[in-house]
Amino acid sequence: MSILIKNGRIITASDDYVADIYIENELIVSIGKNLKIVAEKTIDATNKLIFPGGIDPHVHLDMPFMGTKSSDDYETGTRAALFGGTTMCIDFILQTQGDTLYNALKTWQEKSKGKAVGDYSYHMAVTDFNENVAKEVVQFIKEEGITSFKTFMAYKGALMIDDGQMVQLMKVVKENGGLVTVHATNGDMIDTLIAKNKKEGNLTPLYHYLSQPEITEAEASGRFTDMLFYTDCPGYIVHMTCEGALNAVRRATLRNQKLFVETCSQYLVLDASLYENDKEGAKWVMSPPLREKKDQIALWSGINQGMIQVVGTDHCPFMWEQKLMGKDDFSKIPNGHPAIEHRVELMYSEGVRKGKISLNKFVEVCSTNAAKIFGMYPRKGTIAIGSDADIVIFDPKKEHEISVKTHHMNCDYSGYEGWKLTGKTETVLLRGKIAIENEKCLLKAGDGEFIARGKTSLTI
Ligand code: DUC
Ligand code: ZN
Ligand code: ZN
Repeated sequence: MSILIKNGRIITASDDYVADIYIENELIVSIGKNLKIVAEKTIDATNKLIFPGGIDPHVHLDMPFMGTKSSDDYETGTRAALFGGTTMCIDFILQTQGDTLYNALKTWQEKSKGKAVGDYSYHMAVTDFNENVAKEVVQFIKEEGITSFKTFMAYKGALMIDDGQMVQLMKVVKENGGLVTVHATNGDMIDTLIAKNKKEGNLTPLYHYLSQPEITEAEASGRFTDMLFYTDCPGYIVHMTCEGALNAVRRATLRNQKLFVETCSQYLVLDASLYENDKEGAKWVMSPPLREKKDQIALWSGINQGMIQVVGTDHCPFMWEQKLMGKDDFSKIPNGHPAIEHRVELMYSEGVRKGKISLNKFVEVCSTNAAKIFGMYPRKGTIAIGSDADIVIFDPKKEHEISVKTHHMNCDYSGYEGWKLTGKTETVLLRGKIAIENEKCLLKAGDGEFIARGKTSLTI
């Protein structure tokens, strides 16, 4: 179908202008003032914002974790993402320790094939590095379009690799043009604090927070950064939460390292006081935990200083019944919260409307930088001739309220219940097809495609 979007205010990471956009065969074909083209469908976008579809590079769909699995699968998760203005997400394949990367890839292909409603890609989480895995890493980059390799410095015995494995992985990834990403917290320090708190009978959700102090993240972020410097490998720290970790990055950038940083919407807008609620605190049990107000200020500043390039979600929802696995012991609460649907609207309402970031910065951190860092630009992440027609038409004045009653994620609570936002995703196009219109999803399972990725193209 051909579509003409008339008179919208087009925002990219660098531009802000009013024009028409003509779309044909999945792509943006023409952009200009008063285009005289007849299309099969015309959308009047007067007084609306138009920006590239959001890209959430940090989600966990249908993921086995802590004795259960995340409650959104590829269908419910990517559909909820579309409702909120996110047209693509990058999920994490988890290698089972002792097994191959290719076996894990097969498992994740089965989870996503014929199910995704929106576009997706995978990071490959390397949890057990050896010579065979090194060969597979090369094949993933050269043959599978999977160029980012996730590592965990925590979750010992399940996901964590040691520093020796990390350095070897970095060397292979560097030689072959990929990127190493990291969950940067000191797992041994955290495990020791968890054990101490349990021994002392400190079992409420607050002790999840108190078992992961800022220093555990600052230390690991600094160590990861030093290992990157030593191997000259490009890296990316996921879900950064705090001032201490950001300062480690600030020091590293004095060496002109290729280091990218992501934070997540929840760390910008929620804080650790939520853990004081013994009954409901489990809703926000995630790792790393929510932090302090001073950390929120540091993160917003980091975004404006260009030290944090991406805002993701670490979307990892669990039903309340699953959260209750830890009702008597915080260490058994499955870590994660539902967020994929709200990121774009939260960043607009809490970020742009409240004067914390500009509209261009909003597009940069919600879409463009992820496309560049993860090797999809300019196919994804911008509004330009030849780019995929992944487009959000957004009503900047519309007021709405977040609630479990209206969200689309497969989760029976909201971490933002009753939050009033201004600015709402109205219409969404995915590769030229109408995905969301009049609060309905018009795409079906299987319409989302796997997006093969190349080398990072963002330089800092
Ligand atoms: N943190 C979470 O809260 N959930 C999934 C994995 C992670 O690192
Ligand atoms: Zn993590
Ligand atoms: Zn995660």
